[in-house]
Amino acid sequence: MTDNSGVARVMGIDPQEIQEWIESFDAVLKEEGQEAATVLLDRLRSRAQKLGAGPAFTANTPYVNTIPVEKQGVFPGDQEIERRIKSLIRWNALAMVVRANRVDHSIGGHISTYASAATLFEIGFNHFFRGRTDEFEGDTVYFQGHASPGVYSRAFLEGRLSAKQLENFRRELRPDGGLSSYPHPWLMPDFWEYPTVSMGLSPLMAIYQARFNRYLEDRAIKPKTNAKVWAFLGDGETDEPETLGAITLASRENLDNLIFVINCNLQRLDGPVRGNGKIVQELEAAFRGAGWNVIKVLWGSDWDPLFERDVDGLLVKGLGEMVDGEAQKLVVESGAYVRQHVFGTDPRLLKMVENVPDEALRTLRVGGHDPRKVYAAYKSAVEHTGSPTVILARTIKGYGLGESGEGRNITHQQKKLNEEELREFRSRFGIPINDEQLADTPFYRPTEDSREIQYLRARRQELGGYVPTRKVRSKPLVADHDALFREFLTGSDGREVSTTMAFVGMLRQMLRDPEIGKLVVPIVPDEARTFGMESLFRQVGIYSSRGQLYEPVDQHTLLYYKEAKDGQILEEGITEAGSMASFIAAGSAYATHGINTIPFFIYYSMFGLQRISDFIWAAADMRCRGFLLGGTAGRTTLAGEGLQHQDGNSHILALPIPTLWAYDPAFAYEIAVIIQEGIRRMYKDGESIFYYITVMNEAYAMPPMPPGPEIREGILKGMYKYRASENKKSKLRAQLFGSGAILREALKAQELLEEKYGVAADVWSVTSYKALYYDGINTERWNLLHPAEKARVPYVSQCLSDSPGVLVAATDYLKALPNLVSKWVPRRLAALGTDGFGRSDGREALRNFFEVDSRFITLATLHELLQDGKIEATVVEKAIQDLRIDTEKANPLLT
Ligand SMILES: Cc1ncc(C[n+]2csc(CCOP(=O)(O)OP(=O)(O)O)c2C)c(N)n1
Ligand SMILES: [Mg+2]
Repeated sequence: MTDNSGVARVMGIDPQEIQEWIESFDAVLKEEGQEAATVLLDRLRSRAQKLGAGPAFTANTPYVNTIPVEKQGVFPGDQEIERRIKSLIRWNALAMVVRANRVDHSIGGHISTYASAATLFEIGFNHFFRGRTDEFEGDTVYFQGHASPGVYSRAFLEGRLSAKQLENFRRELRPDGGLSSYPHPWLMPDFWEYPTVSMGLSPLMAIYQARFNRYLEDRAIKPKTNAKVWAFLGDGETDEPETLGAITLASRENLDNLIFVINCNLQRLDGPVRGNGKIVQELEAAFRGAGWNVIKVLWGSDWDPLFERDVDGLLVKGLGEMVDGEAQKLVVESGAYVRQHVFGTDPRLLKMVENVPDEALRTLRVGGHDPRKVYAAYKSAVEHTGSPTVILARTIKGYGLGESGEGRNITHQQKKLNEEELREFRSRFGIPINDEQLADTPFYRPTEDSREIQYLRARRQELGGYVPTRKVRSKPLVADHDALFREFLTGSDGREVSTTMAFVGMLRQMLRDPEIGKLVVPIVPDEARTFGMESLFRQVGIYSSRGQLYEPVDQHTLLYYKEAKDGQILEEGITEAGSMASFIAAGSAYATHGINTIPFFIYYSMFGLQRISDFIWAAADMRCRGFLLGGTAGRTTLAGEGLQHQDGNSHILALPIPTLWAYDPAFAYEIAVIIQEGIRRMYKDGESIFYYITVMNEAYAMPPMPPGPEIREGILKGMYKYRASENKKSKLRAQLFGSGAILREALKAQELLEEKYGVAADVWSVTSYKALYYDGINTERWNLLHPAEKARVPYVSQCLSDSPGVLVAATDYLKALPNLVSKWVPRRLAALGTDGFGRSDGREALRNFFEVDSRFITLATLHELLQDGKIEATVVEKAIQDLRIDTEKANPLLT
């Protein structure tokens, strides 16, 4: 605190002496400059530390603007015209929401978030955000999702969106189109680039995007530029663990291409963010502690003269001690209240404002609404080097909504204004709409030759075009890559390998390929050794912006831990969320950078869709491409690890994501076919899809791919007959479905059934129930809508049309997975799966516990034959004995 008088009195130090110290410091600052003054302070601090009198740690600076008035510089824009433009944007944003809710009051929308963010956005649009051009990659901007009406409203002034589109805000299903509620690239692929509305995702994505930009530069895949990544967040949003979860990465990596702007309106949805505390100070401490450059923009220019007069630091002290709940109250109260509560604590303060009228006190602006202050902060941020910057800008939620919303706890959900409130807003922002028109709340766009439109267009032209604009810039790949995958189609010659090892072999091949080699981005969250990928450390190196500043302990070994500035592997440490953010940056680089990077993110499968599904959902929204590999997958295939690790869920959790193709392959050739096809579809045909492939750590001999074109097609479509029974005469028939490692249990059951019970069973490898399910529902839908035409037949039904016998499916995932297709199979389907909590034990014990081993597949088959009246119950009972099945065993679902 700047007020030392209290301290001085308590400690018995002569205030005169303090004054002399301050004057000496001032003299150094004036005569020797800022650097010298800092050195002096550092030396004094060290000295004090040494003598045991070090100052108490504080991560905070006083509650004032970080940039002093003297350092503010000049504002280069035309402030008046920019205010006019901003006012029009405010109006149209408000009109959008108000109009939409008149038509349908359930439609929602947000006015107050943009009302608080308008100046923060507009300074960016008029002076900082650079568009993507052929010459320059442009800046990346994550807009606060709930402020979308403001971004649409600006695009309307820019002439990029029509009044009709604004009219249909949040009514995307209107025949003439509409605008999505929030930033969704899936829905507006030429406009939005980054989905931000699930809070906390965009800050994390922004950090990893900024780091990925550096990765591309360090690997010479794109030129070095000074492009920036901007992320606009809410202060309430910082409570999401993802928001602050990776801020140390940003400083560790010196990401001075990253700027966070936190809109500190002190409110979230229900009420104050920190009623009893100070969110700005809390965030300042967190970011400073993490090594960020923190710029606070708390007070507007109106406050400058007051601080100038605050020689004793009383005002700063008072503001620093005021909790946010009270600060919010000042917004809704009168000037007299402000006088009493801000200045009434000390006669010296009251004197300071004795000539300031109440009205002026009431309207004292906070920093985030003052273009000059915001401009100075942004300029300082873009010029800052060595670390990322966060701008903490004090704003007012619902700014301009007057008594109906400004600073009120209800403001977040406000979407209606009465005529009086509209009139006030209109007058406050000088919108040229007369009283009669107000009831209609029309949109307003000045004519093309107006100063406003001319200015706005000129600014954007100067900055390289409109933001946001999403444009796919990459060129399709050319080669078909047959040679890369050929060796995996011929089997492992009896050598026992896991599908994970097979995948790593493919990855190694891809990394060597002249076309895609450099585009492959392997991503691991500290599990490379788990997946046997350590050989890649040496082959392509681990990316480190600093290279390797130490000699690794294992340097003498062949596979040492090699970090390199041009390393290719993103070894993210233990953060699936961060790794996914890297996947998103790499998987969307085809649009962001025009570069077809192909991410392969391999992780412990339980910690993927189960843990970070919202990021995967956002990746789909962003039209990301690439491969997610769920390693150590399968509830009974991952032995030993137990309840938290064994994944029997992820294929169910993959279901809702429309663009995610999910596969559970058993053999190396299946994976080869899937990956090759994936690369073709995504990077040659440009489909906006991505892949989820589970791979296991159970080693077995990989068979060669059976001959015939239908195999390849079947693998991709979701199922194919892997091994038919040779016994064509038996009356007892069955079709067994297996997937992943459980396919081998089905194969063992096939033998058991044949040898012991005379049942001839065919075995199918079901590589993707999701693919079968999507095909089924799509076919059904087509039939529903085309009753007079020849009905189409789902692929799974086609496969089984000539396949006699009972149907039994076994999976390492929930029984719901095979049951997804049960309605399209010709007869009843018995499903075996792994519902319940996992256990730590060996595979054999686990498969018995979950009732998915060859014995249970055999039993289920016999049971189905019994149901069909093909065999006697005694046969089944005998089988239970022979197979040593404990009929009183624990139910895995309930124990
Ligand atoms: C993950 C997630 N949880 C909840 C919400 C719902 N939600 C939307 S806005 C909001 C409050 C936002 O407050 P803040 O971040 O301070 O933004 P402001 O509108 O105040 O600028 C909430 C809870 C959401 N969008 N995402
Ligand atoms: Mg807020």
